[in-house]
Amino acid sequence: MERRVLFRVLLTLFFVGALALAFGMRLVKTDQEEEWVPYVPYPEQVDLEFWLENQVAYVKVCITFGDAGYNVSDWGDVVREGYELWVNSEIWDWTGPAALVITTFCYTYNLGELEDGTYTFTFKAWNFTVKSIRFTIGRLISTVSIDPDALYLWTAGKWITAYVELPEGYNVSDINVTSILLNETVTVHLLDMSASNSAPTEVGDSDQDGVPDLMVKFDRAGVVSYILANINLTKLFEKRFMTVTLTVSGKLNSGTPFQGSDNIRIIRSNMGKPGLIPY
Ligand SMILES: [Ca+2]
Repeated sequence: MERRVLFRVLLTLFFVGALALAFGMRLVKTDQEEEWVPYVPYPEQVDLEFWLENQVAYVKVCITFGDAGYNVSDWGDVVREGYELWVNSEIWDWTGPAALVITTFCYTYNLGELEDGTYTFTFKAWNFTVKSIRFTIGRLISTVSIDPDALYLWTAGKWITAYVELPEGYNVSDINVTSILLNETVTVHLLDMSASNSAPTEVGDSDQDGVPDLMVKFDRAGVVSYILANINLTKLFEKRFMTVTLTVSGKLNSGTPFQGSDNIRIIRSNMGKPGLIPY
């Protein structure tokens, strides 16, 4: 072997060795180490959203980071035990410098078709609980109050008003108003049919029980004609009044259905005569 070649080989070995030494020293350094370390986000960094689509339940998890130095290497698989569902993710924080850009990572979990019940989905990181969301599959039982309690069939009036309350943990503001039906038939009256959100609806607390209720209005004539088509008219004329159950059903924006009923009394006014076309 020529000396020049030997010299080059030795020189290369020297640099490789020096590099290895430098690298090795960095490994023992702990102070200004630039590396990926496990990270557990704060609940405030995490948004959980539940929805149903074709009977399949989904939860979308979004994590917002203050800079670009984070990574999610594993979102985890959905584990289920009864009505508890959880995922365990692996999230990393880069201890070195990172661009100061707010960064959001999102992932959607398919929870499959779940039987009726109330579930809790928990998002974990490195086995630490970060945040949970509760959701119900199947109909929520809502409290419905219909106004008027007594409906004189052959008198004038524009609206039948319903007040809907949802069970604890649900917000009436999340109701998809256009999905609401009375007895699966009569649609909610919308002030402006061309604008889907323009309904004479209002969130308040009409019965002052501390539980917010959503007020919706149905066209009175539509409700009356529905009732007349579904009761025994002969019986009504004999007895002068009857009790009917009106059911208000609909969906939340997440797709979760709700339903509730109220009984009202329908009264044949003195002017009503059999065979006469009402209203
Ligand atoms: Ca109320």
